[in-house]
Amino acid sequence: MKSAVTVSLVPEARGGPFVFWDDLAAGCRRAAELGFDAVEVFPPGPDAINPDELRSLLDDNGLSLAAVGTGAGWVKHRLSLTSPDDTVRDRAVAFVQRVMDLAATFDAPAIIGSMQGKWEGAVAKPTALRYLGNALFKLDEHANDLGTTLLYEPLNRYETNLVNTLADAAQFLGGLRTRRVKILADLYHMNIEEADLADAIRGAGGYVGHVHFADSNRRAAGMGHTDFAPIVAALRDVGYAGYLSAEILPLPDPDAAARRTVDSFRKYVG
Ligand code: LER
Ligand code: MN
Repeated sequence: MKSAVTVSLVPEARGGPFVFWDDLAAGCRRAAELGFDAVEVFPPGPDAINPDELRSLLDDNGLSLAAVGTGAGWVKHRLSLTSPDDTVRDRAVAFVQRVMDLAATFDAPAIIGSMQGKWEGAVAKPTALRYLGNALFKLDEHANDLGTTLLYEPLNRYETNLVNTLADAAQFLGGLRTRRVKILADLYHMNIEEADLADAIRGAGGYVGHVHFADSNRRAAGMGHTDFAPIVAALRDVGYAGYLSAEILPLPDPDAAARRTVDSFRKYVG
């Protein structure tokens, strides 16, 4: 398994669970100094990052790109894959596709988290799941064309009412027969929704494609009460060799949160 740390470039997401903020170059430099293998970037949109500049930053610092978030599509542009308005849904799919294009240049997947939206008002749950399924089906095709994967993230009940657990996500994706959509297991959301985090990982098995490495309180691993040893054992059991990426609150400050993450990664993963 490999370590990663988040860098947000989205002012509207301030207060959110990202370690480094605003300055991609400084975030990459600090990530490398602290010993991370990769950065996970949360950009305002697909055009906000110059690919040549990102390539130099990664190469100069010996880093990989772990994943690219699409959440700004919602936070900044109010796009949702389950909007009642079909033009908004189409724009949401196009937004994700363009983030996938950028990420694929770096052999990285894009993440569908808050872009999945929720069911409410005129859109009943089965309709919202149909919209989401249609979107993931199209995005799966796009992933296939690019030779990449897409990460779908179940969120806790306070952020979505569509899919909250790894088991529900695996069942949902199984029904869609997508080939390149994997599950993002965010240990913070799982702490709220799963009866047992290690069992949930074993149940999802090969669907697990990425992990957000957060403690129970969404602080750095080691700053809450999650027991990471059985979680890492379960990830090993299912053959997971991807990233443990710190999508966490930058508390008490970004550097301390990042350092604690590195310490915990070394303690539990080696
Ligand atoms: C995104 O990865 C996520 O976990 C959501 O909670 C967005 O804040
Ligand atoms: Mn997450």
